[in-house]
Amino acid sequence: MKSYEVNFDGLVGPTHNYGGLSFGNVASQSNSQQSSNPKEAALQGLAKMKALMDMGFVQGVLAPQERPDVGALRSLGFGGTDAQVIEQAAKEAMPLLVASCSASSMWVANAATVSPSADTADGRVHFTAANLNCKYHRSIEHPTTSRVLGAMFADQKHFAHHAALPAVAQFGDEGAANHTRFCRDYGEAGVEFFVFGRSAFDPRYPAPQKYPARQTLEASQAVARLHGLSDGGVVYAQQNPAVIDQGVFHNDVIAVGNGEALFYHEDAFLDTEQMLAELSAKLAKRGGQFKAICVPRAQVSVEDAVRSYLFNSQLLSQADGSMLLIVPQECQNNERVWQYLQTLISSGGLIREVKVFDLKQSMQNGGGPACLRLRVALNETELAAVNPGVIMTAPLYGTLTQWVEKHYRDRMTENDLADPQLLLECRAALDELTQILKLGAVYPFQIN
Ligand code: SUG
Repeated sequence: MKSYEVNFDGLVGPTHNYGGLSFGNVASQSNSQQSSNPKEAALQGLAKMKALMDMGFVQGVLAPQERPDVGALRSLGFGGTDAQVIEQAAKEAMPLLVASCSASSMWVANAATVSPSADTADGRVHFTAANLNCKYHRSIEHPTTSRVLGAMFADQKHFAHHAALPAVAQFGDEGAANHTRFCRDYGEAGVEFFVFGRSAFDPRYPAPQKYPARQTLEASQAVARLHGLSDGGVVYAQQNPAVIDQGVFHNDVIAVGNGEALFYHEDAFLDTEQMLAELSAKLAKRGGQFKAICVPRAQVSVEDAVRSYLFNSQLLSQADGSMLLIVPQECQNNERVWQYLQTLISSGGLIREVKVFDLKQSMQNGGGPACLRLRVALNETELAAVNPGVIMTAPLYGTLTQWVEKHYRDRMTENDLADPQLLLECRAALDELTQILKLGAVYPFQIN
């Protein structure tokens, strides 16, 4: 049976703004309070989805969330009508209003961890929503994420959904941003690679000094257990704490894997040799041949990797067995990174092509091409069981583009977030979106 890696991209929500909310994420901190352009952001994301669809990849779309999150503000003690909740929060606690307005659910690599059916004990595709509990503005995403994933992958014969892990730092879980899967073919059993930043319970693992390590070993192990993965199909590795302190807040900022290949920076991991040997041995047992593509620090520094988001690229398999790298424009703007990429594709190795996308609106908050997508490997039967409303087609692209043009503002600042009218605009837009994507009622304003 044929199998696919389907990329579900997060549609940027109408409140996209630069809140400076993510300590440890250099772009988010340095663009804090700049004015944003939600319309442009959503159109840039849609253009990437359309381009991948046009290249022949199966592409899906994941809906944004209801923002401002009035329910979250109410749980923090703001009261009255919805408009009064927003006005009171704007007057007394602007940072909380900004957090409740973040469109951060667009970075769906953090929505969940997904294990394909070939890897799991019960032969279903498993999803665990990420608790994202390192940052308040992200910790409020998972209830709606779970409802949206449930509406997209509803058939329980094929899909199993797990609630987010306990919402404490010891189980900090950032989803697929720290998870990669190696396999010979998407439909065959593979090796799932969980990368963590620290251990919550074992002091022998070093931790970063300056910035938080968002993912714990214990969270990764819990996800592997929930999904019914076997020991032979799992490898855990620790991120180098020194790179977290340089702004590598997720592993997908310094490494990306696909098929049998891992493309990574020399400084990305601790105990790299041992980790590569384990990956190689476990993949060999599944009939695969592991290929490590290491980018030396002498050619690309960690600083250049963080600035350009070279590794936050999408590594995609082409029909001829070679691979294609989807990179953000910031890679082209960085001379050393661009030079490295030219050498890489002309060297006759596995990666033969690079395609550049303008995702500046998302990039300014630390979200590149890979952050914007959640990968779900599906066989033909499973793909047929996915809600067809969320699979990208030329007509859907046209409808979504018109929907963005109709509902989105082209400028967003803190003042705009304090405007209660924005909530009504967002709800009207999202109500229409659930009909376009055939999701049913998934948002708090549609349920309560
Ligand atoms: O969690 N930025 C996100 C970026 C997530 C990127 N995802 C992956 N690497 N997979 C974060 O730090 C910034 C929001 C703001 O500052 O307005 C933000 O949440």
